Amino acid sequence: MSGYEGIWDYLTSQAGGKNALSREQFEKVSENNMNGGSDGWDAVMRPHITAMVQLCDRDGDGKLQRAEFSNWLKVVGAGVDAATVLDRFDTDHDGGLSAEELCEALKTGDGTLEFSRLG
Ligand SMILES: [Ca+2]
Ligand SMILES: [Ca+2]
Repeated sequence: MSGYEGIWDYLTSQAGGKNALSREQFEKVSENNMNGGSDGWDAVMRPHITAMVQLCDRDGDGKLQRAEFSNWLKVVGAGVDAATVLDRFDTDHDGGLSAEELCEALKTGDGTLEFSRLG
């Protein structure tokens, strides 16, 4: 779960560098980073998506094949057909979604996460 430690370090550094966050600080820096620019995306959402890919990647090849991606969709609560979305997001057409492909597919131009792109 090194991805999550990275998120924590980044968020605490944004909040003043102490290794503690009040609830208020956490909400503020999380909101800034989830909805903010690309820096926040790379520090917060990319490791988050990468960690979720690692969790769902049963065969450990670093990519989500259809059954694994179907689990990922359940985790994020998207009720869409895995095969259809996988075809669309699998830009190198190797039958698996890398964290990078997933990030690029879900990231909007302004650096926000767009789960509606799953639909
Ligand atoms: Ca896999
Ligand atoms: Ca691929």
